Amino acid sequence: MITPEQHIRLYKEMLRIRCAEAALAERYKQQEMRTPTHFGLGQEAVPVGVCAALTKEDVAYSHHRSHNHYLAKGGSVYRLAAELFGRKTGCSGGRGGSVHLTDRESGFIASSAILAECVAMATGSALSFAMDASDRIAVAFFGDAVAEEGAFYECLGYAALKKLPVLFVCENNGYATESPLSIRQPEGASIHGRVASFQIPTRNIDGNDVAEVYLTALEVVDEMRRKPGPVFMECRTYRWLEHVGPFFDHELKRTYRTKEEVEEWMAHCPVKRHGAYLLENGHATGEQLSTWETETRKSIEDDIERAYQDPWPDVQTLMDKVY
Ligand SMILES: Cc1ncc(C[n+]2csc(CCOP(=O)(O)OP(=O)(O)O)c2C)c(N)n1
Repeated sequence: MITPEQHIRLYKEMLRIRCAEAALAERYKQQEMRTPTHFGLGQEAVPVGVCAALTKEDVAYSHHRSHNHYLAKGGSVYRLAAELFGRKTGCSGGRGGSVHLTDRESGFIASSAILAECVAMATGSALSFAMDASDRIAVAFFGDAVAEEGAFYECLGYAALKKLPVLFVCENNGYATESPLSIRQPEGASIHGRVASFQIPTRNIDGNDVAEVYLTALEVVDEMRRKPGPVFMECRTYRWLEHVGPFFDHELKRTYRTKEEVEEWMAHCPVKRHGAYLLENGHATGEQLSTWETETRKSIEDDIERAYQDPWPDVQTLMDKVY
């Protein structure tokens, strides 16, 4: 059961992430953010639903498409924007760029562009939590291509054997860069089906429905705290923009997927969908929805501008934190 207040919180958090990603993608086109950037527009419901079920003490890791996860776990738009501009005030001191985000205070430990690395790091954190007999949980957010990495299966086996409190969250958006699942996996194969063979409980859900994601995450997180062991969630969703960069594929005349396919998924936008739910159920008025959007956009524009005005890191610190 989700209360009206919780529904509103889920909506506002998706809206914050959506507006941040949209504004950053626009700004990216000016070519002042010199970091390869994988935007997560369209995939907001998964991180928001999952992170709403976690505590600050739980930790999260992510892959190259990491902005949504960093923000949903509690990261700030200002420090994300500063990181993309390479500024000293960025969440990684301006040294990491889009694929190396961190915010230890909110429990977002790291993102990494090496596929499956986040799975291994989360499994390691879960091992330490198990050794400390703590009830903390480690979460790994990643895409469907990770199910084609050997390290993923090593982690599944180890986590299942040692009953580690690690939640594997696969955002299955159907593509690895420009390759659809249909040319990467045999017909009829399913990722959650393969994971289940490791004796790991799995869920296969609509990743564009924030309420379904949240309720599923609440249930599995509760299960994991009572009886430690890994759980795998496969969440079906869709990325709107090109694999890396701020444009739609059709704007660049790419043909690996059609404009119609993208538009069909955009019609199932998780933010709009939850807004409609709030209206239908009398949890919010149309006027409130538009006020929230205006306020959110404004505060994000302010954050981005403030980040842009910040200083670069000092040249003298170039070799600091290099190991
Ligand atoms: C170990 C490794 N192999 C290959 C790559 C190159 N690569 C970067 S992103 C990507 C596809 C990722 O697809 P997916 O995991 O489904 O996430 P999505 O981009 O769809 O969110 C690949 C193959 C990499 N970064 N790491």
